[in-house]
Amino acid sequence: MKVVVIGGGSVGLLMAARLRSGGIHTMLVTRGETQARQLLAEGIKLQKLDGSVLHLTIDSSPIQKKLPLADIYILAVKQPDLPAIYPLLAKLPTDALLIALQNGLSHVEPLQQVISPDRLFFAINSEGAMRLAPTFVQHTGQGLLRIGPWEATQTTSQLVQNFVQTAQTCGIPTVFVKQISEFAWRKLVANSIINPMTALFELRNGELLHSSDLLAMMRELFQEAAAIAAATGQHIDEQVWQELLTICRNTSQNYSSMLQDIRAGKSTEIEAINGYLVKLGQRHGLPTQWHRTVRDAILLKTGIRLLKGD
Ligand code: KPL
Repeated sequence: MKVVVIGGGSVGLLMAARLRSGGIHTMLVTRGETQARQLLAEGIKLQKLDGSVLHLTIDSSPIQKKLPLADIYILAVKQPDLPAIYPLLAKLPTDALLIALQNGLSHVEPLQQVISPDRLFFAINSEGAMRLAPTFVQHTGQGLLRIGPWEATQTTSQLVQNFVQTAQTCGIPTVFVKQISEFAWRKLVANSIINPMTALFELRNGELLHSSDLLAMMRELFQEAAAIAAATGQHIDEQVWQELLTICRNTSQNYSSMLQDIRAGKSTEIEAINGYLVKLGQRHGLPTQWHRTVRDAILLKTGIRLLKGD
């Protein structure tokens, strides 16, 4: 099995390093040339949960007009970088599979337009990772990788089942789920609350739980998101709210990806997360003021940072 991981951020580096450590033929395709050159020259370093560091060789190249040949493509770039990649994905080998690993949901429809449903899978990841350098990733928290088609289908791809087993043998806790949409929605709701709130108030995930005012705002965001989800046939109930509080507790020391993006001067995934909910709510004639407000506040905050150049 040959795997191409697209994206050299924390998630892409972690996936590539762990597959490589299991002896899988893995190539890492990066957005920039410098990172690919560094990976080829220096290899990839993975700091495991026990603190030990693995040093592995890895094949790497920058994104070009055509992606290298593979059986499985793991799409691990952030939402703002996806539009440039869709045309390349339309040209993948017709027997290859794509597994998309994004936060938010705005990529689902564009991917469905370029890849047939039997070859398109989505993954919801709760493993923690931090990119320490372009060739060095730290595994920061044990989680689970759920992989499945958007909707349940009659036939299941043998190749995706093989990949799930391969990932498990590489030490990646992975399960196949018949239909990922329910898990993707639960993750979307959590990200639509934890990410902008931590980013706006510059807090660690766990600190959100220390203020009743913040919790009240989070509850408003939750209820608005649950109503929008219901309009699309998704059931977001009290259990999801409890899960969200558990995520804050379990990742209490972490800075959310959105806060990290803002601090690094990068574009955030706000449009794919809260922006997506706003568009969907408007389409169904539902109130969207809470998600609109946090979306606009994050856009304002990133705009101000850009203007100030920090
Ligand atoms: O997925 C996350 C993110 O930061 O994007 C959460 C769940 C909020 C953990 O930090």
